[in-house]
Amino acid sequence: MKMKALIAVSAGVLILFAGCVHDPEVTDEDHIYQLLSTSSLVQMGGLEGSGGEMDGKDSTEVDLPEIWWREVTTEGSFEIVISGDVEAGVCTVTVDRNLYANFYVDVVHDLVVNPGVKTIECLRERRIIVERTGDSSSAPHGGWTIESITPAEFSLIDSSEQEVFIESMKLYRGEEVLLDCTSPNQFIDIENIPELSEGELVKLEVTVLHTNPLYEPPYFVYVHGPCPTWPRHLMYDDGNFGDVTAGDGIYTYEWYVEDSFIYYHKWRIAADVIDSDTMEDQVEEDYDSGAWCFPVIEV
Ligand SMILES: [Ca+2]
Ligand SMILES: [Ca+2]
Ligand SMILES: [Ca+2]
Repeated sequence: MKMKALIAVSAGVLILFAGCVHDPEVTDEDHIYQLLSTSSLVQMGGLEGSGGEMDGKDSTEVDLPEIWWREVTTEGSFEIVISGDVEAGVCTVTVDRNLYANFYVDVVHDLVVNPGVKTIECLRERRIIVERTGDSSSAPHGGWTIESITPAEFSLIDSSEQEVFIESMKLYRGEEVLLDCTSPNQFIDIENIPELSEGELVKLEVTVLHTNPLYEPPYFVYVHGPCPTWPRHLMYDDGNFGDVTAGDGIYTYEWYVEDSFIYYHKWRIAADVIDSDTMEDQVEEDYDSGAWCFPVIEV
């Protein structure tokens, strides 16, 4: 009797062991997670590049800081939510990844880097349409591929604190429109992701919203990208740097593409608006910013 029980237990252990050795079944959800979490097109970055802007914006209520930058402290886990029926072979995936960072801002113009620090608690979100285009048994990622993506939208985790938003971004190469995005939910086909080469003349136009402006100017608008010398530059609505009409709410920066992404492997272009309330002091915990970020392909 006792021996019989022992044999039964051993058999059970053997079966379990055999189950582990044999490939566990990989689901479509697993394939999609793998595809997205390893794709450079889906990565959302931290907007931590430095800038070289020191000019303009004098004779206004809020001056540009002497220097400012972001530093990522930790990233939340890579979370996906799949909507639609994976059995049908096409679905929309929402990718969420929190970003925890520090915002260093130095408003004391004394030629000494002596910033205060503000806390960044940000949500980055992007939607992606994935489709099963290959053989599910032999193709990478079970045949799943990325078809189109929205911008990565950066917003505050505490949405009640957010008063500044990007409303549109439009990228040109010469007269050619490479990207025209008017909503964070707008999908761009993967084949239409802009391809840029060093030396090309490009221009970004951005519009923004402030729901409760307190200062003049109410915000500062920046581009992050393969820009001259620094990966971040101030955008202008004063007729300079390719800005067609001064004061029309369209902020512009025009530049020759340059690989200034010293710390990054992949190029991207982001529009970034920062509340002047955040920029006018270096002691208050009042970080407020919104951004959209697109990958661009270096060719
Ligand atoms: Ca200083
Ligand atoms: Ca303008
Ligand atoms: Ca403030």
